[in-house]
Order: sequence, then structure tokens, then C-alpha cells
Amino acid sequence: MVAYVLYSALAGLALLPLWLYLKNSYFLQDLRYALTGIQIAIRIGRFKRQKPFYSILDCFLDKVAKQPQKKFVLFEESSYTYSQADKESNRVARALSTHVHLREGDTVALFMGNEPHFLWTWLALTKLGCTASLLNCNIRSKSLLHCFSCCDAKVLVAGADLRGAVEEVLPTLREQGIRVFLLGEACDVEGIESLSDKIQQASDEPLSRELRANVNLKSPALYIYTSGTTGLPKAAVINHERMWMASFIQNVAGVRSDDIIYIYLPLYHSAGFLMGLCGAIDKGITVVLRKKFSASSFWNDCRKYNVTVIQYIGEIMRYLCNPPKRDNDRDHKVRLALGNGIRADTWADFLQRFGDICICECYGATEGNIGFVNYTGKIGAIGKEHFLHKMGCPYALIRYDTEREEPVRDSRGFCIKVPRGETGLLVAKIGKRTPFSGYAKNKQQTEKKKLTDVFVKGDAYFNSGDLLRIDSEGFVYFQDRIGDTFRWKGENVATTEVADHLLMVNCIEEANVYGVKVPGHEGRIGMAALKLKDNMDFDSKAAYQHVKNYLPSYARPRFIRIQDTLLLTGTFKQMKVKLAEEGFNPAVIKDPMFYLEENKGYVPMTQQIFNSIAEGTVRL
Ligand SMILES: *[C@@H]1O[C@H](CO)[C@@H](O)[C@H](O)[C@H]1NC(C)=O
Ligand SMILES: CC(=O)N[C@H]1CO[C@H](CO)[C@@H](O)[C@@H]1O
Repeated sequence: MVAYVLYSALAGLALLPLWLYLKNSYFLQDLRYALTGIQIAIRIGRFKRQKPFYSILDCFLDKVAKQPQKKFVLFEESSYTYSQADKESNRVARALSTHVHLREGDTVALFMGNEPHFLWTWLALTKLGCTASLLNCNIRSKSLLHCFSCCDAKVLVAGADLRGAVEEVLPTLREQGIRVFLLGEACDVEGIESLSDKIQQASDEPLSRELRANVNLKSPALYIYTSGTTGLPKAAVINHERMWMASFIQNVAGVRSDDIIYIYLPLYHSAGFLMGLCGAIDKGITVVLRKKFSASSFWNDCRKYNVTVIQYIGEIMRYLCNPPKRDNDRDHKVRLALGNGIRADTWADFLQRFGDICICECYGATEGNIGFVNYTGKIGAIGKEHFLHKMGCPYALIRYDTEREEPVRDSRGFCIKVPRGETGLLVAKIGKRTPFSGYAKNKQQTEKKKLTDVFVKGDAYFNSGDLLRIDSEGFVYFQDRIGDTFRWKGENVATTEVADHLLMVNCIEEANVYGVKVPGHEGRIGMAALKLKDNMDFDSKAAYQHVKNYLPSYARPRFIRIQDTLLLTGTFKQMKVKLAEEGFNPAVIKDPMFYLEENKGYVPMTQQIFNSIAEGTVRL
């Protein structure tokens, strides 16, 4: 009898996983995710306790010792092993310390495109215990000076190809006593020193760890600039802990030590640098570096270099799906794509066309203290709720008023959590384990990103600026960036949702939806910039039928603007603010425009229509 009870109890135990699995079909994935999370927490804990603490640079040096001959970087026709990269960076470090006397704690601005020297210089600065400020290599004049001044750097190191841009701001830099170095042969401009000859003369002997003895997990490692939707760029402070956390994404995504990653995203942004490069160092893999994204060379590069892991952001995946299908679309070794911002329809297209690639959609902001990863493979979701994750980084979705652009507060002044299935603003608690380092020299913007007295008096949360939804099974969906939603007739309009509908109209290839202000009306009315498919005209009838059938009247774009190409921001997101400011006046906008006349359909926009709207004789 006793034996029988024991047996059934044991059998029951053995069946427990099956029961859990049947109850929750994501059980195994949840479990794997939890185990990875725990592993990461243990590792971070160990790095913290280690004296001196263990940085990404130490990890790189370990790889150099372990696999000196393994290829680290492939760039155009050159390749560099881990050992070569180490030596190159020793030389840069020595050149900088001899000629500039850089010391632990100093900040140096890097102004360079994607090229191996970017890596050598960053490694060199890290070896000296310095902080690198990663300037966007596309900015010029005033913005360049603004970004430079954000981080208190005394030295600027620029790529050879950016000499023109540097000369433009040189007088101001010289006034401020900044030393300017160019990676290039001798330079005859007064005030610009060549760094290349100094590097060539320097020895490649390793540098002493003593040089960075006081750097710890909380010391700033990098400044990365984030633009946000408006205003000047801000320098997000990335400390060593944050750097480690971001690079662990590759762990969660399942990158293996024999993978080869393709980095074409700019290294001055967090996607390319933290998720791409730092993750690659952690795994000790080979990086294929490319100057910049090119849809036409993308797959050829993947074939040429045997790439197995790619990254994406924003509209990149759509760009890859746009060109006509080719026979060799599936001839590649790519097995994993990681990034964020893919739309559900593109996601499905991409898989169908390029084969069985595991897409790991993640969510996170450069300066944020929270992230999600789609560890289950649910199409469209950016992640899934997990109690361990929530315990580690407490977050909530709260009710948001898009009109007043602030969270809704209850009678006691606290924020209100939205029920499951409803869209809300993601906020993440700022605490010891989930700090928010803010922006360099910008207290005002740092404070602006913080929300206080959220659920209890005195608490503080990071305001992500993103609207998310969590469904009944716990899947997390990205809905909108604040600003990507506008309000019309008291209703919220989600621009991505409207765009998804427009894309179902046959003639439309790309759609960018935004809200424009109309004199005498509250809120913003819908407008869409469209790119049409090759050799197709705007089919006003089909477009009207579709929006009428699928969208409530307040969400239908009242104005349509046809463009040859839709502009993107530096992070491959659609440009909305500028278009919204341009409005819908045909006297200003030269692109063909259409106006949705009530109960009639899209008609060509005229000055007369504009005038009647502006004068208020036509109410929208
Ligand atoms: C890619 O892989 C093939 C076969 O596995 C090999 O012959 C080739 O040399 C590899 N190419 C590079 C650039 O490593
Ligand atoms: C890490 C991971 O499991 N990612 C999944 C994300 O979703 C795609 C879509 O199907 C899956 O293929 C991936 O496996």
C-alpha cells in the first residue's frame, strides 16, 4: 500500500512537467528563458564582486589569450584576428597616452564611421580607462558642436574621411582648447594633428591594468546619443553594467561561439555597438563590419562572409523584402536575426521569402532600464511577461492621455495601471538593480524622463515613451511611440495601425501616417505620405473603399501626399515630425496631394479646398 502511494506520487511528479506543459504550451520556453536569466544574473554578480571588476575589455583580452588566431573583424577585403586587433589597439592607446597624456576618467569624442579603426580606438580608450563619446558621423556644424559639448571631452578623434566636417567646426574647437586628431596621413591644416603616424611609431606591447584600476561597474563607459522625436540629441550615459546587460541579448537569443555576425548598423548607436559588437566580444565570435546598410549588397555580403547572424531595426526588414524576388533568396547561412521594430506583416513576408530564420525581436531603449525579448517566437510580439523578469525589473503599463500628453492620475494623484489587453505607457521602476543613468550634463532632460509618485509617494519610474499592450497570455506587443499616436475627435489614432491598412491597397508600397493640425480644430487630423509601387498610379477608388471598410471615420487619412521616397531618420524610423509641420497646403507642398471628401472619396487637393478649410467654411 505504502509502496503504491509512493509510486503514484513519483509517477505524478514525473508527469508534472507534462501537466505544466499542457497547461501552458510555452512552459519549456519560459523555463529556458528563466534559466538564461538566472545565468546572466549570476554572471553579473560575479563581475561585480571580482576585484578589479571584469569589463567587456577584460572579456576581449581573455578571448585574445584563448583564441588569438580567430578572426575578429572582416571589413571589405581585410581581416584581423583577435590578436591583431589587440595589438592595433595597444598602439593607438600608446600613441594617445604619449601625445595627449590621456588618463583614467578622461573623455574622448570619436567621430568615425564604421571601420576597423573605430574598434581599435574604442579598445584603446578603454585600455586607458577613458570614456568614449560616440558622435554620429552624419552630423555637421552646429549639431556636431552641440553633441561634442555634451560630454566634456577635451580631445576629438576623427576618421580620415570626415576631415571636411572637422575643418568646418575647427575654429570653435580651437577656441575651446580642444585637441583634434585625424586618422589619416599628415595633415597640413593648423590645429589638426595626424594620429596615424603616431600610431605607426608606437609599440604594440600590452598596457598595464593599473591604468584603469579605478574603473568600476558604475563608471561611464560610453556616451551614446539619442535623438528622441524632438529637440537636440542627448548623450545617454552607458556605464559598464549597462554595457554588459545589453550585450547579453545575444545570450538570450541563442548566439553560438561559431556564429558570424554582420554589423552594418552604425557603431555610434546602441543597436550596432552594444547589442552587436559588445555581444560579439562576449561570445568571442567573428564580426563582419560594413560601412553602411545597402539592400542590394546585403545578401551578397551574407554569402561572401558566411554570415549566420544579422541585426535589424526599424524599416530595414521591409527594405530587404522590397526588391523583386530572386532565385538565390534562400541561398545563405543566416539563421538568426535580432533587432526591433519589425511589423507583423513584414515578419511573415521575410520568413516566407528568405527561409527559416529565427527572428528575435527585442525591445529596449539606449538609456532605458527595461527590455523585452520575444523568446517564444510568437509573430508580432516583442516579448512575454515572466515573473522572474518582472521581479528583477518591476514595470507597469499605465493609462496615458495622448491629448494632454501625460499619464492619467487618480484622485489621490497616482497613476492607474491599465487592465490586460489595454494599451498603456510602459514605465519601469528606477532602483538599485535597474538604475537610470540619464543624460550627460542635461539634468533637465534626465528629470523629464523620470516619473515620480507613480504608485506610492516618492517612487521613481523611467518613462519609456512607448505604448505597449499585454494580452491575456502575457504576450507583450509594441503599439506606438508617444507621438506616433495622435488624437482626433477625441479618439486616439495609432499611426502604425492606419499604415498597416493602407499597405493592403494594391498600389501602395510604403505608408507613413501622421497627424496634422487644422486651424480651428482640436487635435490633429490624419494624413499619410505614400510611396507607390513602380509604374502605378494612386488608385483613389481602391484606397477609399479600403479605408472606408476598415477604418473608423476619425482614423481615415483625410489627406494623402505622394512621394518618390519616404524619408527615414538616422535610426531607420519614419520621419513624422517634419512632415506634420509641413502640413497640407498645396502652395507649400509640391508633391501630388489628395483630399478625402466626405461620402465621395479621394479627390486631387486644390488651393481652393485648402482655403475653405483654413477659413472654416468646410468643417472636417
Ligand atoms: C565560407 O564557407 C565556405 C564553406 O564552408 C568556405 O569554403 C569559405 O572559405 C568560407 N568563406 C569565408 C569568407 O570564410
Ligand atoms: C529567441 C527566439 O526564440 N526568438 C523567436 C522570436 O520569434 C520568431 C518568429 O517566429 C522565432 O522564429 C524565434 O525563434
